[in-house]
Amino acid sequence: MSEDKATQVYDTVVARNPGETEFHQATKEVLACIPPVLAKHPELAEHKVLERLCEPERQIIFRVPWTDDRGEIQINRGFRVEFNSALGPYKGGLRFHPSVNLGIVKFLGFEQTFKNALTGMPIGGGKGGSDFDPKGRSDDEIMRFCQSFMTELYRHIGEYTDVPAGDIGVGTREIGYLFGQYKRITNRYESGVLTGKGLNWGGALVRTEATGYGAVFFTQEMLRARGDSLDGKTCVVSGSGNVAIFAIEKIRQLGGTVVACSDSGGFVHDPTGIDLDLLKQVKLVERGRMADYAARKPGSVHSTTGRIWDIACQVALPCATQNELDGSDAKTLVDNGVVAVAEGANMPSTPEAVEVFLQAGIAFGPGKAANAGGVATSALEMQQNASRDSWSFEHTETRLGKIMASIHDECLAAAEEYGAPGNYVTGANISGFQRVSQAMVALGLV
Ligand code: NDP
Ligand code: 2IT
Repeated sequence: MSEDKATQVYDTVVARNPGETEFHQATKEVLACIPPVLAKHPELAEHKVLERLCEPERQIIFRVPWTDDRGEIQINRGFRVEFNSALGPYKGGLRFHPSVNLGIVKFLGFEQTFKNALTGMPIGGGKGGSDFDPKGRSDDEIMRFCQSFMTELYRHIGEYTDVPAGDIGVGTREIGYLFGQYKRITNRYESGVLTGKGLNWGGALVRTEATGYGAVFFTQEMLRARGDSLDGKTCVVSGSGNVAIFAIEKIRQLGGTVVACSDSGGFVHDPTGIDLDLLKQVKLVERGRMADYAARKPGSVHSTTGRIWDIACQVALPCATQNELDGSDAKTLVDNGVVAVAEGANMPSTPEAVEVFLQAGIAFGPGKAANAGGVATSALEMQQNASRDSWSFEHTETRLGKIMASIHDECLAAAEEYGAPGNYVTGANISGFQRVSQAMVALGLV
């Protein structure tokens, strides 16, 4: 009965949202985990909680006109999907990447709702972005784009309404231009309207590092639960952006060695360990490519063919983008002796890859649990903004560590309770679902 219900809701999602394959993929995984909860709590089905969870509260699509450095007018499309506000104001990042479309933003907003619920903090779920491609654009072009984007977005957001942050293609520079325009239009220094701000204009220590550090803390917790640790482990981290760089930093601090990372132009294998200072210089200071890193690091090799997942490792952290690790990659990783995989990115493993990891019995941390440290630290930034306070790095990092450990323990406990011991996918989906669905019932039919 409960299974029929979940299947029926999934079929409706597919019929009502044609072509939005990533959104279908994200809902399918969550819905597949929910039947045992519905069997225990039939009132959730009566309140049509599943149907409501799969329909965003509000979807905004807008034109973003701007002028490039040659004086030519460019038109992009902007999105903000306000998914669920049962637990708090909508919260989630903005992604600037040419692949962005409504289906991608909806999958991200849907995942965000459960992730944010898992943190136990008062934040609902939302996501936004644009098909704008920041690559090769000057600072001035980025600024003009951000100003135009915010000129529409500002009317939909606010510290008690919807609080965007960064994601792919959006970091402190972009948040700065967005915040500046919001401040100008509203005439309010409303720090809590955006997170990921610079440290001297309302930002919080550790937010930059939080997603990568958090994913590694989660990995360490999974290993600890199996009597193991990161110390001495060989690791592969895909991507070389915000999440990947700080995952690499924390792995090193905990005694692991990262031998490969990547960008969309290929991957670098650096058997003696990625040089973090050089990586930061190339990626964060120069906004360069992994090929530039390889050109400057003797002994490293840049590949534009093959898969980063072919490199043997014991721990793998996909930290680039959705569906970057498929079933065949997962088999290779397992054959090469991987013991833990944690998703720093959102939905980087295909359903086939997840199945391979679960069947192999390795420790697999799904994104909505493993990468929740970023948004959790955004909620800490909001707390600091609300109290006009700023906390030390050590204090904030300790809180992040505790939040990740508690998400880990909650996932394990929910998995155990619902007959899937050690399965963090089931645990994360059930635990997040319980928290958000109970609030939805309590708030009535809205
Ligand atoms: P960045 O823009 O800083 O870095 C993204 C990295 O992934 C770059 O190395 C980029 O390479 C690579 N990448 C992006 N898209 C593709 C693609 N289609 N194919 C191959 N490589 C790609 O983003 P973040 O590090 O912030 O985000 C990475 C992932 O983590 C995303 O899935 C994001 O949703 C998720 N995430 C981010 C959080 C945050 O706080 N920032 C929080 C939680 C999750 P290139 O430069 O060549 O494009
Ligand atoms: O996917 C994510 O959790 C993020 N991009 C961070 C969201 C946030 O509000 O900090």
